[in-house]
Amino acid sequence: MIKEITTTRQVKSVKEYGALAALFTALGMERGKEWKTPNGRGLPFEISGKLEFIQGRQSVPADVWIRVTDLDTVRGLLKKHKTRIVADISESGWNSRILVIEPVKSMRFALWQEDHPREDADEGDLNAAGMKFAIVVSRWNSFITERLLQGAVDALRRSGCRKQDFTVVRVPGAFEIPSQARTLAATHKYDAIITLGCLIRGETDHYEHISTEVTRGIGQSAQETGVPHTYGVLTCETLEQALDRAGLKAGNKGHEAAISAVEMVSLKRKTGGPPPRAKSRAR
Ligand code: DLZ
Repeated sequence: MIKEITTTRQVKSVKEYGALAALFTALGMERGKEWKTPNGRGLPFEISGKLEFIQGRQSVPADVWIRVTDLDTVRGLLKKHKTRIVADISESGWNSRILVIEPVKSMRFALWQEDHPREDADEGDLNAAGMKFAIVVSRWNSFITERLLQGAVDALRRSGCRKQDFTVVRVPGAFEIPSQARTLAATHKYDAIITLGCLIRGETDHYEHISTEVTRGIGQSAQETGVPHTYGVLTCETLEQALDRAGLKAGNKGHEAAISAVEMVSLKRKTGGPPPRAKSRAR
């Protein structure tokens, strides 16, 4: 019966409203549509969450808890925004670290990160701040590929990648993706290349040849340049199948390819990939 829960916080001034909007945007939360009436306005931020009831002596420093991927980076961002930190990073006692902020008076948020044990395996994290990406997207079946692009851009932005830190390059069809990916990778201006395209068997002569060639070419470019490439090229039987994999919310392969790119760059940095060969970086 319940459809959605919205929790609201009323602020006292335009200044506070602006400060909260700027902070949560910087934290990578998705801004919804602002509403305005003669009596006020509201700016929703959308994030999937839980409503949790707590009983007992467990300390609850704020009534909104925001789980983040990298608390240390978030702390740096808070400092930049001159956000008031009321309790600096501390151990929670339940395998997490917490930081409590009061961005406007009497409004507290607890930011926390679950600390995974790292001793068994190295893995990349999903913080794209400071990373540079090129997205190669084909125009063929653009109805689908533009959705993949939307998903990829959304994933990069939500992971903390700035607008000026990714470049979008369009090519005619999937067949042209590998050569363009290779050209971009060889500049060593980008930490990773995200490839997006759509091949539909029913509508493509030589489908097998093209899809094999595209897959092989992208893999070869990654191996020969040492730059991570991720694969967001749909190879589908039908248009319906392609639409399913290019969903605007769930199940968008472009989104997945971008997230994988962030993770691979992070992993490469942790495990010590070869240094970039060119000195210049992307804009
Ligand atoms: C020619 C062609 C066909 C038939 N189908 C597709 C497709 O489903 N998806 C796609 O990305 N590209 C297709 N192409 C175009 C080729 O990839 C290539 O762009 C042209 O053959 C020009 O080299």
